Amino acid sequence: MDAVHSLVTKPMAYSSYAAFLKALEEAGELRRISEPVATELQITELADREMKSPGGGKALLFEKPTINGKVSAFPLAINALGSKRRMAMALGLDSVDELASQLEFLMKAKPPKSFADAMKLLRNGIDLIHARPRTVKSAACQEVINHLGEGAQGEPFSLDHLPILKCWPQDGGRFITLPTVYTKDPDTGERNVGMYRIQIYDGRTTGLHWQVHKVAARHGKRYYERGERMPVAICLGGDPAFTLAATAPLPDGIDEILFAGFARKKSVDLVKCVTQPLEVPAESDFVIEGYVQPGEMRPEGPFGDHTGFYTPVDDYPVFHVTAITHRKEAIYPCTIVGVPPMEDFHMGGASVRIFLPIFKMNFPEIVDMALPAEGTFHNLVFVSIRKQYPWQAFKVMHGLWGMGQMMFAKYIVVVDEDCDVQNTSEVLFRWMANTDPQRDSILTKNPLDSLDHAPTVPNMGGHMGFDATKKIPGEGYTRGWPDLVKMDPAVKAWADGFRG
Ligand SMILES: Cc1cc2nc3c(=O)[nH]c(=O)nc-3n(C[C@H](O)[C@H](O)[C@H](O)COP(=O)(O)O)c2cc1C
Ligand SMILES: [Mn+2]
Repeated sequence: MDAVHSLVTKPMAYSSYAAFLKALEEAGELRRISEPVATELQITELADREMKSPGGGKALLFEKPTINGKVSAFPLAINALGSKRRMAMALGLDSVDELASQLEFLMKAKPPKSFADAMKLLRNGIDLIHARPRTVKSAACQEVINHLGEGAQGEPFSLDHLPILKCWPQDGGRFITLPTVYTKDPDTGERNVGMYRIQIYDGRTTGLHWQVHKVAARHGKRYYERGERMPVAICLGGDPAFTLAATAPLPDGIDEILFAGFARKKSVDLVKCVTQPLEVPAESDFVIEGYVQPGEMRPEGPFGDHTGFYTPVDDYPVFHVTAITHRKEAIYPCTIVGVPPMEDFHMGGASVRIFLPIFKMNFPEIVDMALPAEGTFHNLVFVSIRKQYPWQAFKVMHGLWGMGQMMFAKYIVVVDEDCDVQNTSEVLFRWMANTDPQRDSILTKNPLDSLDHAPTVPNMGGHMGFDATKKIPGEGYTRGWPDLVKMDPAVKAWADGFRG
């Protein structure tokens, strides 16, 4: 069984961030920079140029990032997930579509009733055994343990020793930009892992930018209501599958660690934190342990954000560090956000590909979906559908606005299935040509992304949908919709072979 298993599901987990970077280097996807470069603005400028080069450029490994002029003990990696190929490599795949089809297969499958059924699942790359994490006693992420709590003894190690970027000139300070934040629901004990940026206030105090709609914010509210301290762990590095899982729009209550184990086809080893009642991936590069005293808030920001604008200062919870543990040879992973396209476009793009089958299960008419870079995720969503009945495009819009983080979609444009939503220019053509703005648009109210600076009041605002599909008689359109201008297939075939 084991031999068969390893043949059919090719586990491709990375045992550390260094192992992932090594794979990238062997594939020609990584550039090393051995000159010292400042964590204050300079790394951002080099990384921004790389991210904006064709296809997302290469991953960069800064061997000597400097902190206030001093070389850090830890190298820094950036843009490691910033292309379609590297995103797939992070999951050990040739294309993230492979994971999407496994999820699709899994959702359609019935629980295996026999060995043959189980084998069929395995042959299709479905391995549920490895979704379950394992608990281990010793962990690479705890090779070095630094206690930072009140009255801690020993080396005065702190966040000041990590090569944390000050990304943009008007940023309110340094920010950890690729953290995975572990919290627990105090009522049910359910784990959540989310990516929420961390502003450094001093060596042992930070902000925690979980926005009001996010799961950790819900957990925090419950600790506040119960009057209890909230344990939090911030992990960096390890298998990049953890990073993807933390950013993925999984429903509240679905454990990101189960998803990571399923995606990478290897159980995640979890270890107990040394100062907090939480478990974290043993393979992490760094673990920053601490707590939030519910109710304690502090101004966070400004921060040059993924909207392409600075998000203003706002109050967010304060995190107190009790310990920092790390690998001896730890690598500090990070990213920058700003005017698109940036690395996060590829991370978001992978999430959309992977979760498309889930959207399709809820809305079988959906053919494809895209969040173009210009829309910085939530601002603009293109959906193609196979239309069957009147006003179906509006039904799809309402459905998406009611589904998880799709609630933030500011503009939704629905086109027919023969329009390639991955091609923005093709969608613009259909949208402009096929719509009567008055008849085909809908304005509604919904929650908005906290980062959106356009609404007068944060977190809520108008949303607009456009039905750019061909109108049918049932919708009152009786003029006879014209055909798209297209050449005869036989003539196209002839032209393909023409060598005149
Ligand atoms: C690079 C990057 C940075 C992010 N920063 C934040 C952030 O600071 N605050 C936040 O609420 N969401 C942020 N997100 C989005 C969340 O990680 C995402 O919504 C995730 O699904 C939340 O998980 P949750 O549903 O478990 O709360 C970021 C995403 C990426 C890719
Ligand atoms: Mn979650």
